Amino acid sequence: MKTKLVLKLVLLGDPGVGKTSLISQFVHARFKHSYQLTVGLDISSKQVKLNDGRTVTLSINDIGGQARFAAIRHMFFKGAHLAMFVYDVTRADTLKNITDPWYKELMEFCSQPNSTKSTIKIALVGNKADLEDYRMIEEEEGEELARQIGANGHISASAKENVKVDDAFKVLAQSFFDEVES
Ligand code: G3D
Ligand code: MG
Repeated sequence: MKTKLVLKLVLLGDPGVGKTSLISQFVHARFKHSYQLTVGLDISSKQVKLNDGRTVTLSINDIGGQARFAAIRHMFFKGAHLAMFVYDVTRADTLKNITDPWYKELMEFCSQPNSTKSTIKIALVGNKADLEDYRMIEEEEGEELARQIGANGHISASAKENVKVDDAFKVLAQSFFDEVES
């Protein structure tokens, strides 16, 4: 019997950075132009192929405008194996907010008993790279922050033009196995 591997992935970052758009592009190969506020918790899933040919299913959790409710965030983080932090390369504050509140909150949650701190893997994604003329955050700043938060990768992506979207999810999924099996 083949076992099915499922990893829980959570996306974190300010409203409007493109979390829902990245998921939509990755899961449905679609970019919606009308802004839709994510309500509650939206979960979708997709299989990704690892370097060794095995497949793993990602259960992708998108928290919406309700991020301000502590009880919902608790539910959201619980059991997560992977965290994708997303900022918008055209808005400097969205990078600053990765450290506090997003990263800080994930770490606070992870330091609770029975959490998955030992296994959680992180990637940092700078989205909206297509808006080159409006870029406010240089690649190096993203890379520096990625190091600070112990991310396994920093990816400059565009959900709109489908640049590096698959890569971002795959790098993150792969990092989980690289660590576990090495
Ligand atoms: P969120 O889920 O993080 O809140 P959304 O963000 O995915 O809802 O995206 C917020 C806005 O950013 C949307 O625009 C969306 O179209 C836009 N967006 C998302 N990704 C990209 C990208 O890669 N490039 C560009 N140029 N725009 C992007 P609106 O206009 O609907 O507010
Ligand atoms: Mg959203």
